[in-house]
Formats: sequence, C-alpha cells, structure tokens
Amino acid sequence: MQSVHELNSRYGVGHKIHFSSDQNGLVTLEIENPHASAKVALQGGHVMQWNPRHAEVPVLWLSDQARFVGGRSIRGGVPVCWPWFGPHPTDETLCPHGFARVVPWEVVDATPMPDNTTSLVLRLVESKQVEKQWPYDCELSLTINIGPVLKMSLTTTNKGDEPFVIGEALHTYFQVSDIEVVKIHGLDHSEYEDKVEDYALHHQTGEITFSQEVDRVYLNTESTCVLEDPGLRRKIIIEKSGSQSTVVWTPWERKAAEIGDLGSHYGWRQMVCVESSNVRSNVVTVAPGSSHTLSVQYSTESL
Ligand code: TA6
Repeated sequence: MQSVHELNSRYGVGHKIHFSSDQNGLVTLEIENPHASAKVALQGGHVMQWNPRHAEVPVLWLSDQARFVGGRSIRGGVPVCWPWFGPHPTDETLCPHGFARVVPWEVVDATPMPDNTTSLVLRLVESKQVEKQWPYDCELSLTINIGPVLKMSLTTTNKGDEPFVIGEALHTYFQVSDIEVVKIHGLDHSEYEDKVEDYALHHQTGEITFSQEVDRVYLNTESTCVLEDPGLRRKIIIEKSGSQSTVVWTPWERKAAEIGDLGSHYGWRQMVCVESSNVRSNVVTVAPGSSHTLSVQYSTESL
C-alpha cells in the first residue's frame, strides 16, 4: 500500500480537484495545484479561469457580467466553438459558433500528475439535441493540462462511415491592461478577412494594434502569436498546432454595448480575443475512422 509520503511525492502537495454546482445546476470544477489554479464549467467544456501562481493578474479574462445559465455561453475564458464558427452555414436559427459551448460535457479523467500539474479529459455528451444539429457518429473531447502553462487539445473523432466538415475555434479571451496599449506579434504578412468590412481581404503589415473594433480572420497561418502588454509588463505566448486560422477580436465600445455582457465599467477594454481555429476557407474535413486535433499552449513571460 502506498504511504501518504509516497502519494504526496508522486502527486505533489496542494492538489485540489473539487466539483460544485450553483443554483442553476451548472457544475464547476475547481483545480488547485502548486503551479496554478483554474475553474472549468462542465457545460461547454469551458475553461473559465487559469491563474498561474507566477502571474499577478489572471491570464484569461472573465466578464463580471458573465451569465452562468444552462444553454448560454459564458462570456470569457476559453469558449469551445464547434462544429461551426460564426452563423450556421444554412440555418440561422442555430446557435452561432456551434452548440458545443452550450451543451453538457462529462469528465472522462481528472488526475494530479507527477509534475504537480493537473490533467483533465472532458467529452461532449451525446444527446438528441446534439444529434439533431449534428447527425454524425462523432466524438468531441478536450484534454487540458493546468500548470505553469495551460495546454488544451480539442479532438474530433469521426466514428461513422461518411466524412464531415467542421469549423472550430478555441475562442480565448485574454486579460490585458488596456486594449489601446497592447500589440499582437506573429501575423505579419498574413492575409486576413476583415469581418468589419464584410470580409474584405487584406494583408497584415507589422504587429496588430487597436484603436477601434477589430474582427479579423487570419488565414493559412500556423504562427505563434505574442500578446505584448506593457501595462501589465508581460507577454502572453500563444502557441498552436492543428490550426490554420487565427481570429483576432475586440468589440470596442459600440459592439460591446450591443452584446451586453462584456463587463461593467468598460470591461471590454481589459480583454482581447486571440482564437486558434480552423474557420472560413480553413475548415477541416474529417474522414471516416480518423481524428483531428487542434492544440494550444498559453504561457507568460515578463517584459
Ligand atoms: O470571434 C469573433 C466573433 O465572431 C465576433 O464577431 C463576435 O460575434 C464574437 O465572436 C462573440 O460571439 P458570441 O457568440 O460569443 O457573442
């Protein structure tokens, strides 16, 4: 039988994996380990918070007006957009950005790791609601490693006998000091479709800065992005694999007011979305019997 000393040395001290549910019945998983703390909503497989211990300010932004209601997306953290991005291609009554972020997910595994990180595996729960919108024999799982860096892998498995096409994004909201002082490096020379200009095609020159609404889909890029924030004297490094698109979004004041849950007191100024994705012309065909994985790794460094 393993001693407590062996268990602690194997799994590290200070591990906490705690489930709770709120008055709406939404289940939240709280993680504490020597490297970081995190909060994950089972609805949507939604990482809401990730706070590495070395970071003075949370890395992910979560709106103080976020609604924790069954069937509604939570504003902030890492919403999982799947199996389409933006409006449904043919049925505008369906949830924009797909249904994955507003339906129940289940825990497949939650394990303290020997390196003192915490590993989670979540899976979207099959249901009549899902089958009606997505009539394929398909599995969607999300593997999360919570530590000094945040690692996430979204895997789509086609268990059926016909191919299907998915659009997907990890629609991540990053916490910043102020949208007007940050810069995004890594997309220089990439082409992008500008949603604000009815998807007109442009080419990026130099780093991205912000002084108005920005809603751009950068295409055919596997680049790592770096979010430079002089106000917080940090940079957030956004690495990805299995992703050909990067969406960059700030709503700015008017759009934020229209959307309505983007934070009180100009909360939208303290966030920017950098979304590792496969969208628009980069959607993915998943052949029968195969899998596709989109992965990200978020880390921070001092400036
Ligand atoms: O990723 C940017 C975007 O497509 C914006 O156009 C805006 O719609 C945003 O996503 C938020 O979408 P949501 O459905 O979460 O309100």
